[in-house]
Amino acid sequence: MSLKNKKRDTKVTHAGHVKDPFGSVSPPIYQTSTFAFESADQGDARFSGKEDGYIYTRIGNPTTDALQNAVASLEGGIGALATASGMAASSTLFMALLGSGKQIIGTDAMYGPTRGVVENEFSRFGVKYDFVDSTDIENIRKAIRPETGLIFIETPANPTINITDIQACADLAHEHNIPLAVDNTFMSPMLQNPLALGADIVMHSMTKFINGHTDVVGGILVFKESALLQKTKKVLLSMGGTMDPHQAWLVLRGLRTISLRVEKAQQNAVKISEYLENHQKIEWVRYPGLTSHPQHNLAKQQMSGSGSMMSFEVKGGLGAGKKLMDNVTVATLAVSLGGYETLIQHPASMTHAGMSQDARLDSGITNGLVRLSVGCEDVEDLIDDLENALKSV
Ligand code: LCS
Repeated sequence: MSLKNKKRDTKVTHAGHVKDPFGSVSPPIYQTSTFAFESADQGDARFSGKEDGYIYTRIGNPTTDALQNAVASLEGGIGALATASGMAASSTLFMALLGSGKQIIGTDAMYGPTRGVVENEFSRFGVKYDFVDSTDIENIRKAIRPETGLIFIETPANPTINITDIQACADLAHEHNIPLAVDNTFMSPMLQNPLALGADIVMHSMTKFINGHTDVVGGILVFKESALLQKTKKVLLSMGGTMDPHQAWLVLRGLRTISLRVEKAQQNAVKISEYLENHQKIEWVRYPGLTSHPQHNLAKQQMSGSGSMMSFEVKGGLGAGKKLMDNVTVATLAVSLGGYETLIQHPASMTHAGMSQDARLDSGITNGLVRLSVGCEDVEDLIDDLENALKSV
């Protein structure tokens, strides 16, 4: 079946199907590190690229290809590269597009380690960086230099839920011939498609909504055109951060229910954001679906839903936030996000602890900020849980 003109949920259900001699409906797991050649000539032809076919799993594997094809189809890309983790995806992209003297411009409040790998590791090889408040496009414009090799935005950003205008960034980047990459992890391919808004590359931590079951770590890069894909693929295959076929199979299995999971979690999140916003012990709530979100209108333009990620601050700051986190029983106190279950965590001491306090505060990550990844439980139980935990504050 061709999925070309099919709707999103049909693609979610069937994309990446593998034709199998036994008619297996579920894609087989090709759990092999290497592939036999029928002759020395065939081995020669595979290596020289005269013949298509598999060689060695770091270079390519049918199960990993199935997942890559599925996610590329959902993001509207021409192809994708699955990686061992989300960090392997971003690092591989940085390695492919940056180099000594090149500069990257990024969203200031992005996932801590994505910023950290640039500041602490790529800088050792002469890479320059500017992390700016990308909610104001002028900050990106001011940071552009002849050496800019990549603009990398995260929207909504982890954990501030700040939203950056993807189309405006793409227009600006292309005026200067710079590729634009978007970390779309918080939205998933269900709620935002950056390539359609002009981005060149979409990145996901597939550990989150794409897998959705809190049991696999993985990442992916999806490309709009072949030259950037080939350039990045060359780096990925030699650096070796590729995804294992068993990991790919699990993620593909998780992906099949993404539509249902994202929808249910979002319905819960809308209600929880309203509940928290009206609670007398809550200072503020940041959720794209609330009209109080500073980029609520932009969210409506570029996202097809508000998702299930939010941050908020309990009155009384850090101490009060910790009390809340220590007293929830339905929500789990853990980092990560985008799974079927509700997770709560404290970015300043956990996911963003690697950033300096100054950089954190500059980018809006207050010491009292609590992040909530709303899951698929019954919303009444989630609200009761928060209500009980807030009583202890
Ligand atoms: N991008 C975003 C937006 C993320 O939230 C994460 C992980 C990554 C990239 C990196 O992906 P990974 O290598 O972990 O697959 N975010 C995490 C978080 O907020 N808590 O724990 C991990």
